[in-house]
Amino acid sequence: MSKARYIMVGGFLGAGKTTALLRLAERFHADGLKVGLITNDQSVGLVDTTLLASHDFPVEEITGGCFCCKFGSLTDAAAKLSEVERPDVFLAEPVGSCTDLTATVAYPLRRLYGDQYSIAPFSVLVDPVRAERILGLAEGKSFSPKVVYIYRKQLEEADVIVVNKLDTLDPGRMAGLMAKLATEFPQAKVLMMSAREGTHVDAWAEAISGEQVARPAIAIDYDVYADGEALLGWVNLTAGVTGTGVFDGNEFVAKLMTDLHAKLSAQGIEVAHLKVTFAPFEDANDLAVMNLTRTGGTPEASHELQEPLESGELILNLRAEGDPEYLKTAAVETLTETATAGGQTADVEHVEAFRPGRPVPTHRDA
Ligand SMILES: Nc1nc2c(ncn2[C@@H]2O[C@H](COP(=O)(O)OP(=O)(O)O)[C@@H](O)[C@H]2O)c(=O)[nH]1
Ligand SMILES: [Mg+2]
Repeated sequence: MSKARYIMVGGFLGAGKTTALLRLAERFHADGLKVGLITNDQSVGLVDTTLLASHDFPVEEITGGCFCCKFGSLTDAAAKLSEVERPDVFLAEPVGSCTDLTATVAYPLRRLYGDQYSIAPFSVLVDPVRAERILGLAEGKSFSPKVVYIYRKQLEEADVIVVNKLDTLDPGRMAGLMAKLATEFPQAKVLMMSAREGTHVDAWAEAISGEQVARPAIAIDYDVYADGEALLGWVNLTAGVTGTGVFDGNEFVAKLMTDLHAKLSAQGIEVAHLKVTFAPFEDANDLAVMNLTRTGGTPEASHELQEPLESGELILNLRAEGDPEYLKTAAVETLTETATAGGQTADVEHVEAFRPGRPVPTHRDA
């Protein structure tokens, strides 16, 4: 039996990993290959899973910790995706605040299951505006130093750095950013792409078509990494929203995003990623998706509901540098206010808020 391909796409929260994986999945599918997707989060109730599944690709969600710390769950997810027929390609999205993934996931996978998988070079995607700020090319609010430490470690371990969202930056700034990345992270091939618009995806696909070349793992201080992760607050919320008649779900999500953004911004909280999906209970094929990837950015709709709805399930995932309890309160309050303003009721079915715990990898092959 030929080996399955394992393609892992990293990058900080909001860089465009899920969007890019969907592009890759579509390409492989068009080539007649079977694809299995693996999403990962510290907890349950994921926008990414809802989004990928809405495109009819099989998705397994690994929750309750990152693959690096729950290595067995990764191979279990692959086994589950293979129950009916083994995918030719596994596309895996690690948690956006994780790093050291080559040493803790890719190398152990090759060592333990190298007969089953061929492992692609590791891509790390970046959002250009976020990267410009972190690398000191542009002014603007960013994260504290320990979170920036994680961000830079992600770039240090990349085989391929992909500056995504090419459509959002003028060519001069894009060239400046790519040159800076190439100088600071000389081990990586630096590419640009727009996952959303599908531009330059070919060059990226080509760059990750071979086998990952092993090199010594990055040097990393797990105390600083753990502190950096603990500065980020996470909220996962699932709620049923019901109107008295039909209402505009796109407007509902837009108001929720805008008002929550305003609240967090007023507190000086830097958002890493706020994402919301809203799916009608009555129509499994309709979906709204909105994202905000930095404080001061603009919430953007990547999918819009085609029809007004009567009731639906709303999933909100927020990752921001702030106290998780405050983030949770802000999210629940804003949801309630949005519903009240529109004459709907919001019934929170599940909500949790936490800081990611210290990463303790199952394996680490230096
Ligand atoms: N303008 C633009 N937005 C993008 C692009 N790729 C992703 N995005 C948007 O960035 C946001 C975060 O994307 P997502 O794939 O969820 O990021 P992840 O957190 O890394 O998985 C979403 O609003 C996407 O639509 C791109 O190439 N251009
Ligand atoms: Mg994602």
